[in-house]
Amino acid sequence: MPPLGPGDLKKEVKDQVEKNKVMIFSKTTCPFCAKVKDLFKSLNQEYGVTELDKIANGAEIQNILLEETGQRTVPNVFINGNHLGGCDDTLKAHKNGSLQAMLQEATNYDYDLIVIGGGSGGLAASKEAASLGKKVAVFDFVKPTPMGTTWGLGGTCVNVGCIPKKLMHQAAILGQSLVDAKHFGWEVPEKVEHNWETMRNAIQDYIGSLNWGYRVQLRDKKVDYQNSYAEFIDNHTIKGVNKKGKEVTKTARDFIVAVGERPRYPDIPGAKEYGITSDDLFSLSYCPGKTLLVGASYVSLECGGFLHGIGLDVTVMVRSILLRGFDQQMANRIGDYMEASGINFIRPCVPTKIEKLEDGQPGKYKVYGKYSDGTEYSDTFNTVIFAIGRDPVTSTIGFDKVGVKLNKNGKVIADENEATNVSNIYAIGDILEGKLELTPVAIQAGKLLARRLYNNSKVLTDYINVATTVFTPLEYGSIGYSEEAAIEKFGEANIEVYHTNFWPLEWTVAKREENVCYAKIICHIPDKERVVGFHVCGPTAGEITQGYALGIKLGATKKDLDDTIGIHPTCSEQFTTLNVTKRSGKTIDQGGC
Ligand code: FAD
Ligand code: NA7
Repeated sequence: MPPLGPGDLKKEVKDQVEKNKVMIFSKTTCPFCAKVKDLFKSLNQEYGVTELDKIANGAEIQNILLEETGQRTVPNVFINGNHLGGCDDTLKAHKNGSLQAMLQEATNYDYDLIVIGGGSGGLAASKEAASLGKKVAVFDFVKPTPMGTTWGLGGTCVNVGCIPKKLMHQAAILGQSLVDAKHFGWEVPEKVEHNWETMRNAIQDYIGSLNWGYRVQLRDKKVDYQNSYAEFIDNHTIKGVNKKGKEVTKTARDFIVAVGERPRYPDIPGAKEYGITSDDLFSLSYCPGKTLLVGASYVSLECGGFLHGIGLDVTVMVRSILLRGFDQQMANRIGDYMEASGINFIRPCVPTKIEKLEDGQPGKYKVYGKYSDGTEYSDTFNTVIFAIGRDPVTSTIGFDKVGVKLNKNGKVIADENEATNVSNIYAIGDILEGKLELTPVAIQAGKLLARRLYNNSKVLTDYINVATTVFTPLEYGSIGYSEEAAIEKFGEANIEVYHTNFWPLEWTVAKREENVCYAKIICHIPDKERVVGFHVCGPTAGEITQGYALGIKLGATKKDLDDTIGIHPTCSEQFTTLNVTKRSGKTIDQGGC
């Protein structure tokens, strides 16, 4: 065994217990330890062993074992990740046959790994584990929405998240491009109409091809795909139920749970009967018409943005602030831009009731609400979309039977290894407490966890400085701290904010708005003005932000950005020439390139 570092000693002990079917913590001088080892040799059973008298931190390991098992003495024996006890316990288990049963059980699992959830995280983890030679199954099942929508393999991102959302955003961008095109000489007819069904069908066809592609990938990697809803029976056994109600029971040594989240509905009359969510919107068979979006975070603003972009009458009902958790200056810029473009914002207001006025596709609904000062609100809409948050799907998967610890919101509490409190059960993706809910985060976590479990890797997912983009009509890319969070963390005097408005060259001839696009970095002064926050509002913000994410991961400072020669004419080059500090109060308006 390699020397154990002090910081990760606990993890090392846990890893050894998990990786070895039989694990013995022993001392070379201990006759009882020799007896136990002889017993396993006589059973032809391989075992892992750590001789605590031969390593510097043996005593610390004994303390950890005491803490975890209540036993400090050696030998300390574990079978299949479970604590068995010392010499007497092992001999007794051998005598009554339970030891042999335990050893037998370990060899009889159906799979090395069962992954519950075939979304971003689950697919990544299962494919990686299979590539490493493990026998793997994925259980993925989509419970229909209240209006009956369901979808194929691939999880939220592919079916009802990133992919259809970005493609509908693109439909809106193309609409804007038609307007811009006239200024560049294209003779576009005055009246250009958008066809919802054409867009919807094209996007759904593409999603269908992705669903199929995932099935093929799983088959090629020999991952067993089960289209069944899985639930734990014990910590090595799950029950799967398919849509016909047929049950299967399967066992595995390890489990990775990546069951994601589903949209929340408010507890008001008519919500589930007449409202829909993003789970229904992207495959809606008819154009939603005049639409109300309830909620003000990115799902709501993105959907509101593209629905308005394809020509619909859109209202967003905001309970308090826009984009909670994001930089508020950027959030308000996005809101102002959307409002100026004709999207109606009702705030601060919450819905209280929905009534059906007319059936139809779409129908007609009356929505009642209440402003924070008590004033009543009401209006009629063809479609009401709730985007008021998403709940982890952790209450219906038998976690109570195996004792996996959840927080009060149902999120899984796991350590930096994505390990839950149950030694062979791991969790990744949106269900994890305190982690960013993003597809690339779930994928990275799945891939790296599989490598740690099955390839002796020690590389952990780095959840810090993850870049992200909100695909609102004015796109917003961000990395690291918001200005508010940076002030709270480092103190106002210790941060310098450099910023500028900018006017993308493509917008000049098109006569689009000046000074709505904006770039800002937040630098930590005592640390050589290291960039701790990066924010941009403007076209292709996602593409810009992804590039700078590498620089920020590598610790870029303001000087590094200044030393970088820009690409002209681009929006991205703004970050190489930032020279106005927010503190100075100087103007940042721009008139050209
Ligand atoms: P999911 O992808 O949700 O997969 C979980 C799977 O498990 C689902 O198929 C579910 O049906 C299945 N399941 C649940 N319970 C069981 C069970 N008991 N048995 C079997 N199967 C089960 N992220 C980005 O990075 N960029 C974006 O632009 C972006 N846009 C988004 C837009 C919207 C509208 C939404 C809702 C999300 C968006 N996200 C985006 C977030 C992204 O989709 C999630 O972070 C990501 O899908 C999480 O992956 P996951 O593996 O944790 O879960
Ligand atoms: P979020 O990020 O949880 O935001 C929820 C939004 O809805 C937020 O603006 C809330 O306002 C608002 N909200 C919450 N409850 C209500 C009620 N009852 N009435 C009106 N408004 C309400 O949810 P999203 O759906 O946008 O996204 C969740 C995840 O999905 C995200 O992390 C991605 O992974 C995809 P508040 O600010 O609390 O006043």
